Amino acid sequence: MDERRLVKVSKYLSRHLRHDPGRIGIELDEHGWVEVDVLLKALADRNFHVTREELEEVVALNDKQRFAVRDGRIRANQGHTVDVDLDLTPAAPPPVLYHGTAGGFVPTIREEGLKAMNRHHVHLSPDRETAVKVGSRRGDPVVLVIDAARMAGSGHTFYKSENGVWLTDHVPAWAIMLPD
Ligand code: HQG
Repeated sequence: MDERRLVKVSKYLSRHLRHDPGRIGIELDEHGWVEVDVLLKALADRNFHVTREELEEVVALNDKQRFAVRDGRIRANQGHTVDVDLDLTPAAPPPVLYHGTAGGFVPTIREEGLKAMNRHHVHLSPDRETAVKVGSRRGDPVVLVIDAARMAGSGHTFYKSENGVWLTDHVPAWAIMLPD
């Protein structure tokens, strides 16, 4: 499958497995899973034909490992706005994590900290390079450095999603170190 089609299928899956399953008439279970067969049929019914092999390729080759397939079912690894319980296990974060954002948001973030906004968690990157990519989605990126060690020490819980994104409920302003 060429890169353009990979991205197209990935975006379509993200939209419906994270945000709007009802739009294609599917239902996610409480942990976000749907049968692969049900999904493929729903896509075909909407004239978006994806073969099982293509779906497997999208899952395997996805640049950010956005999806997981297990026991004939598929789900998005993170990024949901619909209410699902991903069964995340708390994990000890590295001392420092990164958050890429747009410069225009920084003054508010400095006051209120990082909020989950429409998602379930604040998303943090394990390295600066990834954070730059995340921030670039909104224009000129600013990378904030997060004192994860200090947050963990004061009782904040962190989770690591299956694709290596670090998640937490809220990053208080005091844990944001200066962009450098
Ligand atoms: C900002 C993509 C003002 C926050 C990416 C971000 C990531 C605030 C935006 C994943 C704020 C929310 C997540 C505050 C946070 N005041 N702005 N207090 N607190 N913000 O998309 O982290 O391709 O929900 O900085 O690559 O940008 O979907 O979160 O700019 O991994 O797999 O509010 O989504 O991955 O935006 O991105 P988002 P995000 P996928």
